[in-house]
Amino acid sequence: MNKQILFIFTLIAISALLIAGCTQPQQMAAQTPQPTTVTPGSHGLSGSNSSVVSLAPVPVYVIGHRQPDTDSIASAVAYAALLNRIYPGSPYIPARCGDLNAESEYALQTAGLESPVLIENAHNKSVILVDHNEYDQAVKGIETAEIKEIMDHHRLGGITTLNPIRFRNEPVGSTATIITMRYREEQVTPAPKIASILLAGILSDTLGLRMSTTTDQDKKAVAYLSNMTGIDPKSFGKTLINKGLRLDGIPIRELIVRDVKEYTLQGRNVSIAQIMTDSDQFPQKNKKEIHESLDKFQTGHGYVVSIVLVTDVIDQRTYLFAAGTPDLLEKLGYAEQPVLLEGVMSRKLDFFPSFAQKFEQIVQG
Ligand SMILES: [Mn+2]
Repeated sequence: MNKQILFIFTLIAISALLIAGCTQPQQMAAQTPQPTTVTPGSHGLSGSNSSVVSLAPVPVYVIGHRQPDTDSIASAVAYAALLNRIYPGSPYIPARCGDLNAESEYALQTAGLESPVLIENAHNKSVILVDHNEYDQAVKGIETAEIKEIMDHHRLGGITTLNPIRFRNEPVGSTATIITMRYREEQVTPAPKIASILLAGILSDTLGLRMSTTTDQDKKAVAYLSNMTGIDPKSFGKTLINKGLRLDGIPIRELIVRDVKEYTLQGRNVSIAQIMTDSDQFPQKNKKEIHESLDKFQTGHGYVVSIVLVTDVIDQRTYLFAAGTPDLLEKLGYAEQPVLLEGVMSRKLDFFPSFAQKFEQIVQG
């Protein structure tokens, strides 16, 4: 009697093992995660059944927005590094979906880091989005990508997912600040290279902690990172900003799209770019060329309105240029250009909310 029960139990156990062994690879291929299936990037307990079945690791690309800035690059590099340390064996790969600008190149070089890998299309790839959460600003093919996680410091931009995901959005000065907070929460000390690039990300996005977006969290993160690396944030910030401000030798048609961001408002596509400079010389001297290039860009891409904010970071004011139909420009109050916006420094905080409200009222009215 006892022998029979034991035999039946053994049979059941063997069948269970066989079934588990056969079905797991299929579950992977069909992308239907079961509670017991561990896939790289799922943030589950990795390796618990690796002795039974060996699964080919699926890379997860940690990627920032189009026309990447230093915050996007820094956040991708540093967050991938953190996840690779927390979840060993899961390949988190820092990525970008556009060319590096001069400032980011300098920041990577200073840190002694490689450039993130260029991803032109994320179709069917697994991704973690950093420094953005809008389809219009994301890598091509995002609609069919599997978004695993989002880390950001912008307005909520309407990305939806099928699975529940970690979505961390905080109104701080940079995404690099949030990544630094994640390191501290996980009690992981960033490697000196990573600390250096995080510092660059924060200092770049907050213009050396002077932007209106700067919070205590950003200051704390800068203190922590500069203390650890021995890098003086004042001089490092100044050098970074000057790299970003250097406008000589770059054609106007490139400058006006260098960090352009696209938004959908009431179903209409709008573009807003920003150029940082240290005086009113650039907007005054290049009025005509900015207008011509902006008109071409707006009509060529079919935007309802295209805006370039030329921000004088020393006098803390912005010169606005816009292209669109005369009727719309008139209603927006942009008939006479450039429009002087005193105190406007941050596109997302000082400009976008009031612009979007006005734009939506005009479209609805
Ligand atoms: Mn940012």
